[in-house]
Amino acid sequence: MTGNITFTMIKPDAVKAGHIGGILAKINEAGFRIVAMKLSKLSTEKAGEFYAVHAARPFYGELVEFMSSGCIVAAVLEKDNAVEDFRKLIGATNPADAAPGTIRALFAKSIGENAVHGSDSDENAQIEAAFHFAGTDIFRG
Ligand code: 3AN
Repeated sequence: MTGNITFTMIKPDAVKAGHIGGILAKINEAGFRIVAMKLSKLSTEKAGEFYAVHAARPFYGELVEFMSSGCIVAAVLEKDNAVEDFRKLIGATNPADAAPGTIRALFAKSIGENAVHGSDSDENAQIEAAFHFAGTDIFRG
């Protein structure tokens, strides 16, 4: 094993806008290794389960509807300090606040449709990777 992992999704807004290639290029340039990846579509049930931690937030319904509205690209990324470094690479939740050059500054439309997901802790990275991928579909090291 080399480094930690984080989990990401390229969200429906970015997939629809044709940004899969641009976002993967930024991920590769920043030194992350893609160790699992698939194009997928979340059912409303699956999206609701994935974002269950936000169930009490006012935007939960909108978030679940958006995340199940089109295809996503799910991926597991490996790098030293993966979670923190990836959060830096994607930028602030609201693209209006995201630092120049970050993925959200470059590709996101709004706070809700913000192009990419990134895990917020090592523990959640493991949980989220396991939510989308069987262990045999993750190729680490
Ligand atoms: P992040 O994705 O930066 O970790 P979280 O965990 O606060 O941000 O929010 C999870 C997701 O919920 C965001 N990626 C975004 O799609 C959505 N979201 C967050 N805040 C809002 C909001 N105020 N209005 C609509 N959607 C939101």
